[in-house]
Parts: sequence; C-alpha cells; structure tokens
Amino acid sequence: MKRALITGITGQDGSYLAELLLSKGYEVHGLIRRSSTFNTARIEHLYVDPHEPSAKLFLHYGDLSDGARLVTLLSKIVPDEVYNLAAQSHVRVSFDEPEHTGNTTGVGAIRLLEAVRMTGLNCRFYQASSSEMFGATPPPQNEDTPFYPRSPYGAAKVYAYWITRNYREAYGLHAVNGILFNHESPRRGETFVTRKITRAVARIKAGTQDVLYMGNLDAIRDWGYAPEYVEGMWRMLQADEPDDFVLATGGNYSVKDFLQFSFERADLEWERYVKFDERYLRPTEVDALIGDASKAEQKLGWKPTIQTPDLARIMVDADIEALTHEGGKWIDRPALSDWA
Ligand code: NDP
Ligand code: GDR
Repeated sequence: MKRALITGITGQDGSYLAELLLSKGYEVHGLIRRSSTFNTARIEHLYVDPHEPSAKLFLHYGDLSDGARLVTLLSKIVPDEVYNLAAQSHVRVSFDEPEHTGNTTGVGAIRLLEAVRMTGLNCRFYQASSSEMFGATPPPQNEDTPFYPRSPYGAAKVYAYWITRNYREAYGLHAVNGILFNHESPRRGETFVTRKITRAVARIKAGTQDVLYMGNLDAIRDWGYAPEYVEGMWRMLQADEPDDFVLATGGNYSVKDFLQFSFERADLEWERYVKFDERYLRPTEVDALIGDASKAEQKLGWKPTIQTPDLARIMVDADIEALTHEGGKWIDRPALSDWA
C-alpha cells in the first residue's frame, strides 16, 4: 500500500486529491492547521475514526511555517509521495499580507523540501506551482514561457518553483512542478471570482441578495474543473522521470463571460445585479492566462473534458442545491465573499 502526505488537505485541491488517492488504495496523511473552529468541512465525508481498522485517512497538526514539525512528521509517516498544496493562495490578499504569503507560499516549500532531504526519505515530491508565475507574459503559456509574476503570491510561487527544480538537480530528488491554470469546483473558496459569482447567483435567485460587487471584469482566465486537475497531479508523480507540466484547458474566457454563463443558468441577467467596487482591484493585474497543456497530453495522457461554460453550470447548480438543502442556516451567513 502506498502512503501519501498532502499539505493543504483541507483546501479545494487537497480534498479532491485525498479522495482520488483513497480510491486508489493509498494510505493518506494530511497536514492540518490548528484553528479555534473546525476547518475540515471539505474532507469530513472521507473521515473514518482512526481507531477503526478500515481507517486510511490520518490527520496531523502542523504548519508550513514550522520546519521542525515537518521533519518530525515526515520521519513518523515515511510517505512514498508528498504533495505540497498548502499556501496562502489568494492573489489579492497577498498584497495585504506579502510577508506572510512569502513565508508560507514560498519559503514553506523549501522547509518541506529540506525536511525531505534531512530525513533522507526516498519519496516523490509534487509542488503546486501556478500560472500566476507567467503574470504579464502574454498567452499562450507553456512550460518554456518566461515568468513575470505580478503579485507577492506570484513571486513566492516562482521561488517555490525554482527551489523544487534545484532540489531535483542538486540532490536527485524526484521532485516535480505542476504549473496549474485556474481550476474551480463547488468546493472552491468563496472569495475566488468563480465561486463568488455562482454563490451570488444562488442567493439572488433565492431573493436574499440584490447586488454583487466586483472588480476587473475584463481579465481573461483559463478555468478548468478541479477533480480533473488532481488526476493530473497524481499522473505527474507516476512518470518515470521527474519533469514539470502545465495543466490547462486552453480556454479563453473573461470574467464577464463567466458572469454571463452563470447568471444565464438561473435565467438572470448579470448586468442588472453587478456593480463595480475598486476594493477588488489588484495594484498590478494579470490580464490574460491561457494555457497550452500539450506536453501533459503527450507524456501523461492527461486531457481535460470540462470547459469553462460547463464548469459555470456545474457550480451554479451546486450552489442552488446547497442553498435549497441548507436553507435558513446558509442564508443567514454573512456574505464573507465580500472580503476579497
Ligand atoms: P486553497 O486556498 O483552497 O487551500 C489552501 C490550503 O493550504 C488549505 O488547506 C489551507 O489550510 C492550507 N494552508 C494555508 N496556509 C498554511 C500553512 N501556513 N501551513 C499549512 N497549511 C496551510 O487552495 P487550492 O486548493 O485552490 O490550491 C491548492 C494549491 O495549488 C495552492 O498552493 C495554490 O496556491 C495552488 N494553485 C491553485 C490553483 C487553483 O486554481 N485552485 C491554480 C494553481 C495553483 P486551511 O484550510 O487551514 O486554511
Ligand atoms: P486568480 O483568481 O487571481 O486568478 O488566482 P481569482 O478568482 O481571485 O481572480 C480571477 C480574476 O478575477 C478578477 N476579479 C475578481 N477576483 C476576485 N477574487 N474577486 C472579485 O470580486 C473580482 N472581480 C474581478 C481578478 O482581478 C482576476 O483577474 C487563482 C488562485 O487560485 C491562485 O492560487 C492560483 O495560483 C491562480 O488562480 C492560478
């Protein structure tokens, strides 16, 4: 039985990856942060009491800012595969918290790599790199495109990318970078633009929200479906040779297009509800990200099937369903998506 450690297991991708690895018979270990409230909503359906013999998912408290803890955990777990998905992952928030973002999203990667090296583990390592590293370099972007990050988040990811390559070259570690373009799902954090939109559609349809405040509607993104992307992560670590891969759909849609697809699904006109608020602008914006994932298709046989218009429909349906089922409790929650 293979054993994997996932940092960021409580996040969108971590939850889908844990699901995938459990379905493949892995024993899965996840790093979780201690918090005064539970932060495990996305993985609760996978949890089995660890006293049960059937338990295959184990959670451990830890933080990417605590290198000693990472060493202790790795020597205890002895994983075959390590997936580093943990990060302060919000681009606009990284302008508010640049030092924290650098510490977690950038230096966090070297803490984990160094913990792997110090413990002498013979494991494979996946680094969650990002299309944000391309930043201002025009599309289409692939593995050979120069980086030009436009945020503290993008710059931190560039550092993590190069340090992952360095550990591969310097120490022969089987370490890979997955350069993933935006991928979304009903489990997407509520302050990212797609989920902010689909959640607002559900609330507007239910009559509990009148206005959706947004920033730059002209940004172009290549939005795919998260469950398909975690399959790509796993495939990268199964390849014989460590290498870096772009995962993307190649789609070319603006935020306005996403608004259109989402509101249309609920028979609403987005122009009637969306208002501009400059607080959602970034000091430096990434205008257009459109990925070319032909290397992943050729070498890993990875090809996404869900394009952005279908993705918007999946997310709107899920948010309407959640609103219907969770009823008053959900409606009464403050619109936390207003924060970013
Ligand atoms: P999320 O924001 O949903 O999840 C981030 C995870 O990291 C959460 O589990 C969070 O824990 C954890 N985390 C944050 N800070 C720390 C820390 N200091 N120590 C330990 N854990 C921490 O991100 P996604 O699932 O969307 O993305 C996964 C990874 O992929 C991230 O690194 C992201 O930057 C990267 N990425 C994402 C893309 C996307 O489109 N989704 C595209 C390209 C890259 P908690 O739940 O406690 O907050
Ligand atoms: P991004 O995702 O910055 O691409 O990073 P986000 O959904 O936050 O923004 C996408 C685009 O939408 C514009 N936008 C808004 N964004 C937010 N969040 N809120 C708004 O109100 C709003 N209005 C317009 C943004 O300006 C931007 O152009 C995501 C994250 O998951 C990163 O971790 C990951 O690395 C990259 O995708 C690839």
